[in-house]
Formats: sequence, structure tokens, C-alpha cells
Amino acid sequence: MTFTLIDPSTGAAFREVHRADVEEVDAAVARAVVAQRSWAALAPVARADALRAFARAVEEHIDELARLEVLNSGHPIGSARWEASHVAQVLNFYAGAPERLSGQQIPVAGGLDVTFHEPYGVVGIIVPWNFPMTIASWGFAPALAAGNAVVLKPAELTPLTAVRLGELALEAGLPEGLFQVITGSGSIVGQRFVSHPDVRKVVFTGSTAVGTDVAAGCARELKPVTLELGGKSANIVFADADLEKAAAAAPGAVFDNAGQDCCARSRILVERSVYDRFLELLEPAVAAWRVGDPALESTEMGPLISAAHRSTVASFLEGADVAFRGSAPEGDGFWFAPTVVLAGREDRIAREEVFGPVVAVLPFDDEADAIALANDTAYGLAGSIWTENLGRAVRVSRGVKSGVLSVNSHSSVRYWTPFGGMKASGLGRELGPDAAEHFTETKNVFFATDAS
Ligand code: TAP
Repeated sequence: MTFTLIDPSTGAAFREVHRADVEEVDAAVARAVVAQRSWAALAPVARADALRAFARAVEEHIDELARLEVLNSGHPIGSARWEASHVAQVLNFYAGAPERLSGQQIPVAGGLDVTFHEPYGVVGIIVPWNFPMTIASWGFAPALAAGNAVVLKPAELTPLTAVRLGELALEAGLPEGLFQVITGSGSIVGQRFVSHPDVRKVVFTGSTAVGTDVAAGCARELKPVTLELGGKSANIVFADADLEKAAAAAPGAVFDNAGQDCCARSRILVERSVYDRFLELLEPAVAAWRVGDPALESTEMGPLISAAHRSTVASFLEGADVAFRGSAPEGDGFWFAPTVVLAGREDRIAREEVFGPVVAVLPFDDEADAIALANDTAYGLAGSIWTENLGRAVRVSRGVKSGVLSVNSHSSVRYWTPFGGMKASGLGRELGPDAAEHFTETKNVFFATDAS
């Protein structure tokens, strides 16, 4: 059985990819169990060196990985290069973890009490199609650093960079079986990660619906799970903000990766007194957003991932009050022009994740209203606050129920700071200084020191 890959910028089929069955997953997990035992027994410095060698192999193949992502996912070449180098940086960052996974020494009577961070064993990582390389690395780098083996399932639509990363790991000297990329469907390969007794932790990134199902399956197996799910993040613009700067930054915050980003600021909430002025400033910024051939260095946004996804995104514009749109190429490929919609609070476009280049703009009255409106969604992943008032920036950032916020900027992801969502956006955190520890279980050992 195979799956046909389509270039989203042309709509043309270009490769068949193998679909693994349950027996193949089980065989991979069996190999991972064996590899993990030797890996965990290595000296911490040896694991660190191996991860640094893997990082160097990725650095030496940044252009190749980036070109694969342009072809398979339609990411602009500049973004794809950033994503590949991000993988190397994440590996280098967590290469520091094996030698820093210190336990505690706890005072007790009659002996010595210490804790150890023990790896789970085999970790299963399920990756979506929107950022195939980076999201994979947020799981596999800290998991490997903590002494686990990893089985990784890329999305069926976008497996190529993950498969190449698996090859590079072997070329860099990682042991056979330690990091395996298994292509296939979510319902077979992904579900087997959930049900297999030797996969001791699952990391899932994708839709809230499937993530909830994965969590329920993991609960039945008493298996810990990390979930990174959808978002409907607010970009809150107060009247006292630098409006020119906020408007210039807004397209990038929602249209990057064609809006197929769980952190996309897909709701712009604007204080009513500056609502008209903000829209005047936003219109030329959207018109200037460069949509086109992802292979060109100048391109800021490529196509959507598939024809089916384009239909889903388009369905959000039915009956919507479109204020203005940017441009997109005509013809083959899954193109969709950036779109700005004026929305009411109950509109579907204001509440559901579009996962495409469509942003809803809504007015608010005051600070309390802004916080209430920002929180008026099932999600709680990211968000931005634009204000020149420091006290307000602190109050609003504490009031918005989201895991990742930025003030006067739209940054969401730095590999050395924690990332993850509240409410329907997820469970647990990735990245940051503690991520390797999240791939371990604490063991407490008491050593009696009584002489008798
Ligand atoms: P999902 O269906 O959730 O797929 C995400 C990953 O889970 C893929 O690898 C998928 O495999 C796998 N999967 C699917 N069903 C599974 C199951 N029953 N058990 C275990 N794994 C399973 O997402 P999607 O269809 O790609 O996108 C749908 C919507 O999800 C998007 O429109 C967007 O709203 C949201 N989404 C969010 C994110 C982030 S970063 N939070 C990323 C992507 C999508 P296959 O690819 O083989 O089906």
C-alpha cells in the first residue's frame, strides 16, 4: 500500500510513499526497545556527542531539507531553510540535557535519599502536516536526550523531511532502531502508538478532535500524553499602541505558513476608538503580503496544503463580511488570497479555527472587554498584546488564558522557552529548559546508612 504525494503549488502528483501496517509498527517498536536499553546505558557525554553529530548532519543538509519542504509542503524557501536550521538548533540545545538531568538529594533520617530521572523507554511522536520538521524535533530531540528511543509518525501528506531526518540520524551514527520514522495513516500507525504496551509516552500535535481521542486511548493504557492542538489566538490592539507597527506586523502574525499555524493570530481585536484607523493601516500591509511560488526567495506565503483543505478554508467565507483581500496566483496549486473579515462575536469565523489565511477583525470597548473577548473561545494557545502602557501589558498578559503570549511582538516559538496551550489547545509543554525532564519519570531511592 502506498500514499501519493502532491506538490501543493502545482497540484501535481510526484511520489508514492509506503504505508506501514500494524505488524511493521510492532517490529519497529521491538527494535526501539532493544536500542533504547543500550542508549540509556551510555555515558551522558556519549549521548550528548551523538546528538551533536546528528545536529551537524542536519546543518550540512539544510538546503536539501528545505527544498524537500518546498516541494512537499509548499513552504516558502526562506521559511523552509529557517525550519531546517531550527531542527539543528533544537538538537544542539537538548544535546546539553543528558549531562544536566540532575536529580535531588533529599534530607532523611538514617540514610541518603536521591531521585533519578528515568527515561520512559520508547516514545511515540505523531506529527501534523503544517510544520513537519520543526514539530517533529520538539519531540524527538528532548526525548532522545533523556535516554528514550523514538518512533515518529509524520502526517501522510508531508512525510519527506521526517524520513530524511531519520536517515541523517543513522548517517550521523545514532544506533539502528533508536530513532525510526514510520510512514502511514493516523488510524493505523498513530493508533498503534497509542495502544502498543511498549510505547510508554505519546506526543501528539494536530487537531483538538483527534488529540482528544488520542488522550482517551492513552488514558486506557495509563500512558502519559503531551498534546499540542488548535488555536484561535487574539492579537489585541489598544488605542495607546504604536498602531503603524501593530498593523505592519499583523499580516505576518496570521498569514505566515498560509495561516496553517496553531499560533496564528486569527482574531485581531481592536479598541473601538482606533478601529477604523487600524483597518486603514492594515489594508496596504495585506496588499503588500507576497503570495506566490514557494521556490522564490522573495515569497512570503505559499499555497494551502491540499485541495480538500482549501475547500474547508473557503467555507469560512460563506456569508462573511469581507473587508479586503490580498492577491494569490491563479491556476493550478491550492492558492488562497489573504483575507480580512469584519466579524461579530458569535460568527463562526470569530470562534472556530480556520487554519488558513483568513483573519477576523472585531472591535472591543475597554481593557476588561478585551480580556473577556480574547478568552471567549475554547482555545488558549498564543496571543499578542499591543500597548505602550506597561501596567496594562502586565494585567492583560496575566488575564488572557493562553500558554504563549507576546507584548508588542508576535513571537511564539523560541526553543529555549516553554511552548504549549491551555484549555482546548493542549496539555503539557514542549521546548524550554525542562522539556527533557518531561520525557522521564522520577524514581526515588532511599539508601540506609545504619551500620548495624
Ligand atoms: P489531524 O487529523 O489531527 O492529524 C494530525 C496527526 O495525527 C497526523 O499525523 C495524522 O495522521 C494523525 N492522526 C489522525 N488520526 C489519528 C488517530 N485516530 N490516531 C492517531 N493519530 C492520528 O489533523 P489534520 O487532519 O492534519 O488537520 C485538521 C485540522 O487540525 C486543521 O485544519 C487544524 O485545525 C488542526 N491542526 C492543528 C495543528 C496544530 S499545530 N495544532 C496541526 C495540524 C492541524 P494522518 O496525516 O496520516 O491522518
